[in-house]
Amino acid sequence: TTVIPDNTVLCKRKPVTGTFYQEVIKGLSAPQKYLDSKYFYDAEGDRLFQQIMQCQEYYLTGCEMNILSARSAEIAATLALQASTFDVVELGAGDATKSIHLLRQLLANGTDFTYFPIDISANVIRHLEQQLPAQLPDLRMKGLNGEYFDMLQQVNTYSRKKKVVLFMGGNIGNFNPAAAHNFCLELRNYLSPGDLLLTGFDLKKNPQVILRAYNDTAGITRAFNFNLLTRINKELGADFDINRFEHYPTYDPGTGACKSYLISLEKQQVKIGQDAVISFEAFEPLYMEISQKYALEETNQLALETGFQPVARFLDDRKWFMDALWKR
Ligand code: AVJ
Repeated sequence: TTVIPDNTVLCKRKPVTGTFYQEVIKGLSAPQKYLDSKYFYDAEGDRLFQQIMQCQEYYLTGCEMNILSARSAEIAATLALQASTFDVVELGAGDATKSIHLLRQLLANGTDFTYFPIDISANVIRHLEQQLPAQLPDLRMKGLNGEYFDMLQQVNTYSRKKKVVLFMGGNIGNFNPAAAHNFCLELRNYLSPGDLLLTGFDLKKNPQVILRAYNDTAGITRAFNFNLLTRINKELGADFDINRFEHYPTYDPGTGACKSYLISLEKQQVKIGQDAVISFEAFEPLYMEISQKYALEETNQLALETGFQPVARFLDDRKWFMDALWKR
């Protein structure tokens, strides 16, 4: 990651040369245009994602809520069996409405731990630090705003205990299989032998159910995708006209790849800040996001090929979603 000096005093205009700018330009200059879905989550993106989680069609949250609310005692007992003492780190903590069940259970069991929620959204961390102490007065916590691995490194400066890393909500789905493999390999490097990882996988199921979840009739997922263009307009001084794009969600039941695109409806040019112009052909796709779906066996393979041992799995009643417990 590049460190951008704070030059707000020297520069009147907001500098549009940060990492966000560089990654947007890189993606829009690639032969197959793409944007990184981690940038969906500005304040408006957070709000829209909250709405997605309320959608009838978006089953993932309900499934994982089902797992965490019904089986936290079992999960906590399994953690205690695997590690005598630990701290809890959550990657992409969001509003923690799922993990709160586990945190509450750990507190009820008298487990002595600190909770380190990590999130790319400053908004989310601010909100958590305000809300969680009210709900769990006994919780020791320290929120960390930034990229997963940078913040995991930071946790090491606060904690010498074994780690239980939570990576829930199917966030791993936002990587394609190769990237998920690399992510797990890299994550392993930030962990010590005996550390645990509780990670959520959305499982392969009826393809119609999956596609509907990313194509809700209220159009919230569409708005969620368009919001990244609006964010680029606002933060990088671009001039995307969202009326000239169409949201196109897809699911391939063979590979398990659920991908969303914004399709340019006409040949057009988009200005990004002062210096960049991006040309779109008519019907050229802009790849926005993948939400990869897994078969159970594929998750075991992923664990083993990246140096983890699968130790337990927790599924919802319909077996649509799994929180897998892996040990480094
Ligand atoms: C937050 C990555 C789990 O991929 O299901 C929801 C994000 N995108 N609808 C997912 C998302 C469109 C979500 N995750």
